[in-house]
Amino acid sequence: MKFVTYEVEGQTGLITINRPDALNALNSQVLEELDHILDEIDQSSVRALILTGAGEKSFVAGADIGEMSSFSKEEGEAFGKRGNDIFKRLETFPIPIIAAVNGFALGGGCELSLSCDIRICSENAVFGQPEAGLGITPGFGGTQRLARIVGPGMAKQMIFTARNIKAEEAYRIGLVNAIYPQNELLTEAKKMAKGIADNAPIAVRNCKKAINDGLQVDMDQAVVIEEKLFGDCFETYDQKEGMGAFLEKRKEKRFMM
Ligand code: CO8
Repeated sequence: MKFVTYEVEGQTGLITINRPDALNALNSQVLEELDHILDEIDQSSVRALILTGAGEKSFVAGADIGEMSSFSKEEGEAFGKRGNDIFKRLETFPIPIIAAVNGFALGGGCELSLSCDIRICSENAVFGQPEAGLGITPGFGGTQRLARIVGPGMAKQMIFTARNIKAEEAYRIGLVNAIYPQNELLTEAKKMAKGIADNAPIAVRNCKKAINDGLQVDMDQAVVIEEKLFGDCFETYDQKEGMGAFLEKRKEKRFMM
């Protein structure tokens, strides 16, 4: 792997986009490596993932403009589809993913963070969808996910004006859950990951699936999805251990896959 690294610490996996000379811009190779990394993750031991960018300046400054500049219509569509497929994989990956946005999250970089479950950022983070200024639309899910996360009015404003926003504004509009000093971001992301990892892993995965799948359908169907995933938990060791610990007034819980 040249541009994406993966490390495991306890039950947390850390994926880093590592192309700092180009502010971690997503070219085809970075996308392929990101896809490949997801195959490498041991889903039986890792319970939370963090996704970040290398360096102190940029999470991901977008898709690679140099590579895209000479695309034909067909190549543009194919690149968009490849990115969308991988981002969908992240979005539906069974393990929760926290985007630790450590600087620029522009275009495809903002879209990458949107495909994660939770976004936290550093004080120097900058979010934006500059595509309209480059003569294109967002192509890695930005028109869809941004509208679902911050609402259509704010998403349209950001996308139509191509104006970048700073961390405070991203927090105010609900794009990020928290802002930390740059040197504390990863520590805080790891703390959050541990908080997730300490809970019953199958229950956490079912929660992710219930929220994601429920958002695709109407409320009547959504509650049925929840009922099914809720019911499934009663076949797990974790449900017996979690409720048993409460009833026996034990603090210690040993959740397993
Ligand atoms: N692509 C390629 N290279 C990039 C990118 C990028 N998106 N962003 C930065 N770089 C490179 C620069 O070219 C520069 O390289 P070099 O040193 O070789 O000249 C290096 O990173 C450092 O960048 P700067 O010197 O520009 O650093 P500054 O601190 O002056 O500026 C900015 C930082 C403001 C982030 C600036 O680099 C910038 O505006 N970058 C482009 C941001 C952008 O427009 N991103 C959106 C791209 S479009 C997109 O993501 C579409 C996604 C959907 C694709 C669907 C396909 C069909």
